[in-house]
Amino acid sequence: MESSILRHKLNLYFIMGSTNCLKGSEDVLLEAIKGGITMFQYREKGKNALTGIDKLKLARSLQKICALHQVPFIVNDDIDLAVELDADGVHIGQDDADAGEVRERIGNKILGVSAHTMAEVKKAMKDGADYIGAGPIYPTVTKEDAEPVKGTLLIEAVRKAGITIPIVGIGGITSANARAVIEAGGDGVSVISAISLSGDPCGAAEELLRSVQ
Ligand code: 3NM
Repeated sequence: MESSILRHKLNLYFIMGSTNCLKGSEDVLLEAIKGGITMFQYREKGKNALTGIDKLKLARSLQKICALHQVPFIVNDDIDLAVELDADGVHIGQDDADAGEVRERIGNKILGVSAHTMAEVKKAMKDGADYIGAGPIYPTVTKEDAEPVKGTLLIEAVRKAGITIPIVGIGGITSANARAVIEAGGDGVSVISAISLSGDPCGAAEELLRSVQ
């Protein structure tokens, strides 16, 4: 995907799996899409996470909803699932598969890589990442093994170094603090709980979108 289009798609990037939702994942995704999310990542992690056929079924169902609404569907970590579903892309962390190998496997699909330091950003770019997930920007309870909070420092440092790769901030982002990510040079925000745990995912997405546009 051309990087100016990807930059736009990263504007409001919603991530979730069944364990992040208070009601059915399909309903949450549909409401979030109605509220204006620009990209979606299926991330089935944590206690009681689905596996095997149940994970595959939910993934297919969410992918179908995304396709109907022209929202790119990205799979977290599970490269085999992404390939099987012919997803739009994959997102991996530093502890997941090697980014260079993933790039070879997925061809020109979207590849996102989580990075926490400048060195990790440069390595991800060398390995063929299309965008960087920088975090955690703020404290988060959603990811148990999150790194120390770094605010927008990494995003600022990357832009100061003249590096233009699309970046999305992640971790503890809400409509009240999202703007700082854009002001630091980020192209968008990734959120889980601000939408998935809201009683009104549509309204939560609308509010977030207003704060980053
Ligand atoms: N990755 P919430 S923080 C999945 O720092 C994830 O790389 C992070 O969830 C990182 O929006 C995080 O609920 C959790 O804080 C984001």
